[in-house]
Amino acid sequence: FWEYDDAPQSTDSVDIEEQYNLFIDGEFVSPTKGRYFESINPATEQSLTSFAEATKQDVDNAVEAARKAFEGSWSTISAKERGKYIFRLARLIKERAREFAILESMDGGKPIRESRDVDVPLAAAHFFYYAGWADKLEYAFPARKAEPLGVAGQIIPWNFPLLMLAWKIAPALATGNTVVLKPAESTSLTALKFAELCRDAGLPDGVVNIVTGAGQTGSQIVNHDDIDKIAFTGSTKVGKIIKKSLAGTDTKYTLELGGKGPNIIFEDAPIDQAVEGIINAIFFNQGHVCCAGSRLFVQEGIADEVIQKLRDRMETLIVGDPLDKNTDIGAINSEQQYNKINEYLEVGVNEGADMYQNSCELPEKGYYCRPTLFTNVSQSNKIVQEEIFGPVLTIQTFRTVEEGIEKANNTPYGLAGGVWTDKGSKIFNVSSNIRNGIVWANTYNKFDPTSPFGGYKESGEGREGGLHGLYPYVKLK
Ligand code: TXE
Repeated sequence: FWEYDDAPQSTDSVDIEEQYNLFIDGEFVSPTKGRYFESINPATEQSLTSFAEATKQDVDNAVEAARKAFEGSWSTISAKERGKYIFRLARLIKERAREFAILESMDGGKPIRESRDVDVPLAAAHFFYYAGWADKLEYAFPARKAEPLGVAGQIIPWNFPLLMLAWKIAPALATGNTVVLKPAESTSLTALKFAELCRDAGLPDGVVNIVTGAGQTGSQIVNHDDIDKIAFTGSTKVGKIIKKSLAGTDTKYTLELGGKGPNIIFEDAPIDQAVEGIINAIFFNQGHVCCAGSRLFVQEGIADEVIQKLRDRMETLIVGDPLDKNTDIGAINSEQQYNKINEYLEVGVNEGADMYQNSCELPEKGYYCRPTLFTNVSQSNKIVQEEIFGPVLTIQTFRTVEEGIEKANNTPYGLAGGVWTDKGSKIFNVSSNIRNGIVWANTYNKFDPTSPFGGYKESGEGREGGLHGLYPYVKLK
């Protein structure tokens, strides 16, 4: 999207305050009960900063500000003006990309190369893309008037903090809604930096409000009776709670939940390219990716070769300091997630699977996991069925196309998957029979703001991104 001369390795250019307040009605305000919680840098286990713990009153204030803005200044400006504000936000992210990349890596543990080349540019790209839609909604919804819903409550996870914010805020603003967004408790820093950009862009007060806090704050947003739409990305467990809470209400919702992505490789695939793709599919962002290709299905005849090549490639991966531009796998986002992954490794071994890990040295401090591969697994194993959300790949074999498809579909999830083959017909056959919202062919983890994203089955409801990402934010007249 754009390039730097150099990876932003130095932290000199970033300024992290000791504590951060809530962003409500265009102002940074202290939480009403004055409580803050610590945010840990997962690469060092040291405290990075603290975030305000929003109370019910703070959530009420944020929703009130969003409502006031929706009915006031935001509804009176033209669509073209609205688009200009969103373009301005996009440009400001681009201008401050270096700072955002460093903060994202320090707060969440992801390698600086990923923050620099993926998270931040893609976040800006989403704002650029949706800015363009603001004054063209009549083309998105021909012969209908697309009216905004009102106040959108948005709750995001910790794996792509700024990018998830962009996925949520950009389409909401483009369609004329106002927003109350809650970032995840372990990664709220870039959302608060983004709040500064809202001020710099001159966005009218109350159009974007950021409240920090844990699940309880999220729940207060979900159950608030003056919110018109909930957009949630997070665990399937919480997604189900939200769905239940909203049943029988008028609140619209979209849910983007967990996954257990199948990556299917056929004997006629370009094997070296596929091995790179498999590595990227599972180890990108420490495997903290809802669409990660965490289950590999290899056609029997090439299984030994692929496994050997994977092991060789895994051996070259560098696990360590997220701010080092040579790092491939950074720190696990939190102690809680680190423990969860390690528990799954134990479960895998106890289930009788064979575990292979690369032999690299891990830093003494920080939450680090070696990239891991499990063979000798079966469909019913927990490590095959449940989302681990870490750098852990299971490998199974198959003989026929039908068997590959059947195994791939055999989970409660249906978010994303990949197929690797030289035959176009096989790509179409597999992609139409896989019960997933996204299927990549001979590539993986390709994201673009023009493409809708979302899941089947327990992976969620609704689509975000592209033209379809506008639908959940409008009523058609
Ligand atoms: O998720 P939660 P957690 C999966 C992944 C991970 C597991 C647990 O497998 O290991 O979930 O992660 C807010 N009402 N994914 O516990 O709790 C919470 O504060 C409203 C996959 O961190 O779902 C945060 O902002 N909100 C996923 C957000 O929900 C609530 C990304 C996500 O946290 C809430 C993250 C409640 N009752 C985890 N409880 C993906 N799809 O990419 C919590 N929250």
